[in-house]
Amino acid sequence: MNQPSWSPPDASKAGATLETFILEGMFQVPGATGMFTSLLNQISLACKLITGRVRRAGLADVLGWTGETNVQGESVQKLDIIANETMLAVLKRRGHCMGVASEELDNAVLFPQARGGYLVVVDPLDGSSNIDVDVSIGTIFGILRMKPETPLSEESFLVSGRNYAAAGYVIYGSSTVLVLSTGKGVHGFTWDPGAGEFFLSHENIRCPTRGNIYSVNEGNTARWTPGVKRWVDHVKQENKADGRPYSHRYVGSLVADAHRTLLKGGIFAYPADKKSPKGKLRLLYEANPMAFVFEAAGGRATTGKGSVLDIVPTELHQRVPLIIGSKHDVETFEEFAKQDPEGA
Ligand code: AFP
Repeated sequence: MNQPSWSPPDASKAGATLETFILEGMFQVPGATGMFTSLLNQISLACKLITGRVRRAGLADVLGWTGETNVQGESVQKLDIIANETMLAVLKRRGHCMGVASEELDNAVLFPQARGGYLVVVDPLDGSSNIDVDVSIGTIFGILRMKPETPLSEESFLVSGRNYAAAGYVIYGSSTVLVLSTGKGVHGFTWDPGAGEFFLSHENIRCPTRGNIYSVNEGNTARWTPGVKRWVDHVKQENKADGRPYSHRYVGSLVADAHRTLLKGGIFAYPADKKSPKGKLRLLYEANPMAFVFEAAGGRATTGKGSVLDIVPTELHQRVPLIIGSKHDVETFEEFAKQDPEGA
């Protein structure tokens, strides 16, 4: 008999949904209560709902500005509000989240009746300025373990990124991909709209040790320190042996620039500058989750002066410089940043 020339696609991953993956993780932890698992599932549910709203935004009359500005002084888009309310409603529902700190809210929302000892930090819709022009946007999240026996308050959120139990992001791009780390490895799950599930698509992501792309808003050049200016000149110089000049890519949605950097290597930098001397990106729900993911993937995350994950925040919406990417490329940035005088 002739051998068939066609073989069916590999079906071994057919059951590898995000939910199954999270459950399998739980079974490996003796005595797990299921609350952390439940929380991760609720975050993924909120992101499923948000991706639906993002995909239909142009039809559902939810593009554009609400007319409001948020605590950061930035214009609030209609989808920012929808994403924020979706996330809060879903997290409150199951009672396993003790509180949420969101980019969209001046103060943290606390749920004292909840059980579980976990808090969530979230930027529900990152890259708002890209919504109306159909460029990739995302959701960034982190799950924090509350210190045992401590009272629940806004202070509970003011712990370093080393206390995060999990972090990740969802990119609403050419496809919707959820990237998650619980500290051991980083995995990506692609949304299948037909099945209504995230399926494992990027197993054990490792950030390449070096890349050839730099990602920075060069419109800020005049505001940079001499060290940052010299670093950008360096990556643009011709040096074949060293793989320079690097290519430049900058989307302006952290999720999109970070996702490309995680998969392809290179560096994303939003350093401190004269306009934003403390940096622009928010520590709790932008910088820390990204730093957590990059470190778990073998990459590096720094402010230029020290590790992002070691910073103990003093306020909810604290800003920091953020430089993430391939280990080699971030170390090169640090060499240049070191040359800046203190306070520059
Ligand atoms: P939004 O969620 O407020 O749009 O935040 C965008 C962002 O915080 C981050 O996603 C980008 O990397 C960064 O700002 C872009 O900033 P510039 O427009 O100053 O380059």
